[in-house]
Amino acid sequence: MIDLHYWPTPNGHKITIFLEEAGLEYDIHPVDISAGDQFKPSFLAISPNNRMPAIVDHAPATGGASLSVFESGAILLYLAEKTGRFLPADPQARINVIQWLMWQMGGLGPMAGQNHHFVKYAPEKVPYAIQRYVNETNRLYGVLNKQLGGRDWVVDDYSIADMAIYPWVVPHETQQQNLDDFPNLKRWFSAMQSRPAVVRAYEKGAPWSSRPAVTEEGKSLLFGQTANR
Ligand SMILES: N[C@@H](CCC(=O)N[C@@H](CS)C(=O)NCC(=O)O)C(=O)O
Repeated sequence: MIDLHYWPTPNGHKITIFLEEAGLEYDIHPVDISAGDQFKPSFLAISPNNRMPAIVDHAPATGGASLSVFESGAILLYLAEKTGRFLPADPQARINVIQWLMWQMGGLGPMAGQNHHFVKYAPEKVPYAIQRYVNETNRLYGVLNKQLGGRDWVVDDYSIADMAIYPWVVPHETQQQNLDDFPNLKRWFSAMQSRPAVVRAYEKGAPWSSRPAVTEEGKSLLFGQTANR
């Protein structure tokens, strides 16, 4: 059994997509990031960066004691290795998937995250910041659109790269992106959207998705963090 510490945000959805695709048993432990659950000592013990998602695997493949993993990219790699699924064994194909996973973790996620921040959450509209992150998101969509030319999935077979990227394209309207400008990406997006496991993954988040991921009260807690919190 896997405990998933989760909130229905793009990084959270990545993991429910994997768990649903692989048919693994899991329990969701909600981490309400607007209410400060990410600062509870029990959560920090498994996720010292006070960010969700994180997992605790009570039956690791190593056969040892329970183990925990934080960072969504690391969790996807861990689960892919545990199950032998969605990450090819062939070294060339494997590194191709890993490089697109890293592209999401180091590029699309952080840039689209800043896009959401300045477009949606920042108390002042800062035109330079909005333009910077809307443009960068647009550039990254262009890179992905090119990669998807003549391919069904980001790297040939469906993989953890698709699972990592898709939740960050779901809010494309908030990000001020038009999928009609990216025909390959649009085709892939619609194929992802209609996968039964993806539908189930988003349904899993439904009990909490009706609330805003970031409430008014949560904003200062989320956006004013320093080393001293
Ligand atoms: N690089 C991390 C980012 C995780 C992340 O930013 N999680 C956000 C929600 S999407 C969070 O937990 N925020 C809580 C906070 O800012 O205190 C990952 O991919 O797991």
